[in-house]
Amino acid sequence: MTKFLNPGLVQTSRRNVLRGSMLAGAAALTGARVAAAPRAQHMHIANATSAKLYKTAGEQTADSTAKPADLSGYTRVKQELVAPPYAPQHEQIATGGPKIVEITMETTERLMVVDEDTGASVWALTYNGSVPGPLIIVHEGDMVELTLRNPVDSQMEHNIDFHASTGALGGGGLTHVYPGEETVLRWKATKPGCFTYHCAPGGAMIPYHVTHGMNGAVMVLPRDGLKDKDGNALKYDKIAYIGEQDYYLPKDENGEYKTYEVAGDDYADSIDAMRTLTPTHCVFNGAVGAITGENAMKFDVGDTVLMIHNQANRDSRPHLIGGHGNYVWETSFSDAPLTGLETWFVRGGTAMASMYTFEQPGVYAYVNHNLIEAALLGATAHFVVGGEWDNALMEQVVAPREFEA
Ligand SMILES: [Cu+2]
Repeated sequence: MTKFLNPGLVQTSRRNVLRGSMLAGAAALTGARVAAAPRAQHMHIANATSAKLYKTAGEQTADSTAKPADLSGYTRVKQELVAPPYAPQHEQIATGGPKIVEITMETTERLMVVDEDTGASVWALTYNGSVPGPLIIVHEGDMVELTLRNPVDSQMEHNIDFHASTGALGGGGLTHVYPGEETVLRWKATKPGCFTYHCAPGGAMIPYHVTHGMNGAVMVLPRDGLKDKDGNALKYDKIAYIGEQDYYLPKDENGEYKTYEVAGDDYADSIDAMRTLTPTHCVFNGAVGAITGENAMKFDVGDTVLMIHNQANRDSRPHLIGGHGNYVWETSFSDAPLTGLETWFVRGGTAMASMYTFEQPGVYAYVNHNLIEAALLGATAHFVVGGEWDNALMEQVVAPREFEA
């Protein structure tokens, strides 16, 4: 389950050159490197309004006289997170009472090859080293207790905004960690569904971090599992966790992708590229080909697969070529799923789920059906399905042949 899906990933060997959103931005804009400053001196002056918002969100809890949460009745469990496209071990139907699900994530900055053919690369900002960050799975009524750790050799500050949570900017106001710091946030999963999470340090650093890979998904299952519109149980055999990432990678005057020495060095160029609103890449799981060819996911005829699609920044429209969305939850698990869809919709800033049971063997392409984005920008995944062909569903009656004029 720890398959290395991004062969271009390498660890940074440079230490503490740039730290903090304001410092990274300023350094990139002036071309000067800025030494790390003590925590107290960090300010989000890159965007005063945003800074104020985050400060207020933090103070609300820090100075609060609110009652401590009553944690009696909860059982503590650890969830071992795994790299995409896989899912952590979990129950589809919750047994026992509500749980406090302990997870740990590190805000790792890694140089990642996005497309080996063109040499396009990015200093990816990640949770646990992968794009997207790991899938978290809990049940409605559980608590998520996250330890968020920023490694000492990071260049930048990070935090996390869980769309599934309630208050303090989704936890973003309470989780700012600078290199060498850790924080623990606990929040209650009150709404069932798939939700995105992402880094949101403030101001322009929010889209900068999100479009450098710093996003992922939480699935909050109903305690009694997924259901169709009539209340019948819907079970899946496997999960395919797909994070769609739009990158805006800077090019030089010759049209070649630029390379940078450390995370944050591309800040000014990236802002210019992002302003075009035209991604250079839309890829699944961090890089072109991350889940195609040798890295394709493998299933069998009869397998029911839950496809979880995360897109933290931009709309998408998934289509399974040769299959369907038997059940599709575009919004929440509280609402009945849509059924029998050809193509479905991912609102930018959400994660959602679709379910399909394979009926024919072969290679299926799961694509963003903006086919320019699928074929030219990278938004394609492959599922290789084993089993017996069913001629009742499809048959090549006559193989291609010349016809007589
Ligand atoms: Cu970040």
